[in-house]
Amino acid sequence: MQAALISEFERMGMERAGVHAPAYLRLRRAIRRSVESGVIEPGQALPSEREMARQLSLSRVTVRKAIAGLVEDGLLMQRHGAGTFVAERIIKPLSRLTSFTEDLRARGLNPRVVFLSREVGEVTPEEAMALNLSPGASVVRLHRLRFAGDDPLAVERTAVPHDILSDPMRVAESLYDALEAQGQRPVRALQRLRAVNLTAEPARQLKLPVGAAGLALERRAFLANGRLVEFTQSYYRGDAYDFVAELQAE
Ligand code: 16G
Repeated sequence: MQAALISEFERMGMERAGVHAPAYLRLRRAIRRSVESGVIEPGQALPSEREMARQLSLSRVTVRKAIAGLVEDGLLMQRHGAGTFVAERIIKPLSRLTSFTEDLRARGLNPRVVFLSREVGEVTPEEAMALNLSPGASVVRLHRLRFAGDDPLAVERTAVPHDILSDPMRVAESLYDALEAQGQRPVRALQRLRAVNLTAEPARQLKLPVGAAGLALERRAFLANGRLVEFTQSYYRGDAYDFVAELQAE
């Protein structure tokens, strides 16, 4: 694995885009590619910082900087005293407003979506309350199964005010990409998270036994002008994600 990582790093130095890139960015890309191509697998340990610095003729500061970025992205995780590992679960920092698609790509996984429905309809009382809309308003509704490659990870039901997203077909895969293309990407969100035992429908969709551990999440996201743009209710597999929050004393 070490040899593969070294040759990946050297190859990056020869590629056009890599020649002028700082060494820590080249190393970051080399590690990412090694994970994506399966040379380094989830759960596997990386060589120590000192070892990588020696083998690649880099300073330890450079190696540390490369790794820190990948830890922040959730690709790697550090265990005190034990070293750096490729994360087995998807690590999702709760302080950053990211999309499902971005989370999976950062982790080197292939996000996929299957639409269970994609339509325009009249707002339900629950959606009206959550999105601060008047009764009778119309919303775009997406019901999506979300996969990493072939593995279902989550099932999500989303409502977006119709005047913000006029055509549901604009969401080819990623909602946030579609919103961003219209200059309407949310900048802030409120999210609730609770543990559940999955009932029959989400369990079947996520290919788990009824009663398996899951997470029920609800996100209400806002535009920069304070308007609510999204109300999403999701079930995530309980064994695929680590939600991580940074806490600060006041
Ligand atoms: C995440 C969000 C969901 C959001 C989606 C956008 C949670 C629990 N949910 O799945 O609210 O709509 O990302 O991702 O984090 P997309 O742009 O890939 O559709």
